[in-house]
Amino acid sequence: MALFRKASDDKAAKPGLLGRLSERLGATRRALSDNVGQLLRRKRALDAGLLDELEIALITADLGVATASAVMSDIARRVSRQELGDADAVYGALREVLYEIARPCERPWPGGERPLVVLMVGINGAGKTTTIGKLASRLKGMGQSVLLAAGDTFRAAAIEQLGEWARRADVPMISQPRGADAAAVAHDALQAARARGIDTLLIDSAGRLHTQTGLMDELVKIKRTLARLEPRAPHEIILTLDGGIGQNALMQVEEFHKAVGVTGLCVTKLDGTAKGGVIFALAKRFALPLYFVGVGESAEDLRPFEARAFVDAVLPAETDRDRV
Ligand SMILES: Nc1nc2c(ncn2[C@@H]2O[C@H](COP(=O)(O)OP(=O)(O)OP(=O)(O)O)[C@@H](O)[C@H]2O)c(=O)[nH]1
Ligand SMILES: [Mg+2]
Repeated sequence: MALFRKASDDKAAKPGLLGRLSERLGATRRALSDNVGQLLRRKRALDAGLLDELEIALITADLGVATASAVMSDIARRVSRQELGDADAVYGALREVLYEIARPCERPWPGGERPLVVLMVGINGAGKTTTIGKLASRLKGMGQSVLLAAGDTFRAAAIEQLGEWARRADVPMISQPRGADAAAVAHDALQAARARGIDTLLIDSAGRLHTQTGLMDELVKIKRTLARLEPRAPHEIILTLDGGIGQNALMQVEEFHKAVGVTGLCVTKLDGTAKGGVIFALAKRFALPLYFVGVGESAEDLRPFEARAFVDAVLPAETDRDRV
């Protein structure tokens, strides 16, 4: 069953949605397409100097050195084989190369397990709780039963914040008082999810840095506790990343993956940053599923990641370039 409509379907249903995605990603589009477009519009010869400048423009738009260099060696090879004759051809090729990099990250939300157990992890303020709230609304809207687990027993008001999202989405939440063992909350929640025949259990967790060994150990304990009840649980360990941190996101994926094993990503706050090009760096380096991107604070601002729509929004097709 296709649980999530793609942005392209949304576009058909609600005219202008692609336009709105493009609006939300405006800062990243300006960082990427304005600079690249400007270089290519000058109608200069496609020489090594221009290709170097394009590479710098990609690095500046937060694709990172490794990804920008890989992209531009591909383009340079095609220029030298005379496959790309002019600036427009280079621009089109760039769009295709970026699409091919991002495409493996476009994956459907997992199905098949019941309850599907999802543990949300990430550093402080990345957007974990908000993303869980938005996802709960989305799944509920698709007819699923959802249970939230207030696994952040550490930060003041974290339980109330998740509770507010639970109320908005009209889904139940399992919690214990602040300071309780997060693994115990996860344990109770999984038992409740099974007893109530819940489709998806979303477990929040406290924000932490990889250097906070005690807190990282807590995640390992949550994982172990869940696996004792259900060997394959948690089925998904999703790392929420703040898109505004740019290249630091790469290190966060590495560190969280080392500690608990990350099965997928959500990248938030792409509406408020020019650093959205980091998605290409993440895709190139890890090719992990990027289930959702956050482009605002309300429930409908969580969008399934669609590589084509993303590339169109940040590096519009030639014909769209003046319009957006
Ligand atoms: N503009 C925008 N703001 C977002 C997005 N996602 C989250 N936020 C905001 O980011 C802030 C932090 O979000 P939280 O969900 O509390 O982050 P968290 O990872 O749970 O934080 P801790 O629990 O402190 O670790 C909140 O003010 C959210 O409204 C997004 O996609 N766009
Ligand atoms: Mg939180």
